Amino acid sequence: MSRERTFVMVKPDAFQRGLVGEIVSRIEERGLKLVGMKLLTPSREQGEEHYAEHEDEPFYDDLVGFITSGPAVPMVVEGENAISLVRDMIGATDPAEAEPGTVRGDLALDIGRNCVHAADAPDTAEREISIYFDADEIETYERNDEGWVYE
Ligand code: IDP
Repeated sequence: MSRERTFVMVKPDAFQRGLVGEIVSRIEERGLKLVGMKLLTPSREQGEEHYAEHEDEPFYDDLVGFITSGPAVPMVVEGENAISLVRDMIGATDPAEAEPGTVRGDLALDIGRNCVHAADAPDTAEREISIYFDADEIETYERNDEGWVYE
């Protein structure tokens, strides 16, 4: 058993398309626990830090421009193997290759408008959480169905 914390963000495209509830529902219904959540337009500094690993890519400027273009919903999500679980739930980076049943496979068509971000490893999860959340903005609580979600 490995309870993990991951970083997930509903990107501005999904926000504008009214898909916040749909994406958050999938996370909640899976049994994962929301411990942090905000509605904000990422600053230039947050966008650049978020995608720092892509700094040398030709799509970097467009990517930062897009992620800072309007409201988004960053979240901190906890659960058993939450990092790889949420990555599987969101699907391949390019929606054209994402499996049906995944967020991107069901809701997106274009790699530059793929609805959702999720951290891909423990170190990136912690780093990305710290870009959008202070430690005291993350809740500690027990979800009252935990005994029914986990044996
Ligand atoms: P991920 O979001 O699945 O972790 P990354 O490779 O980390 O994928 O890329 C970050 C984001 O950059 C992607 O979600 C996508 O929106 C965008 N991106 C990645 N590759 C391309 C590309 O080749 N063209 C345009 N945008 C891209």
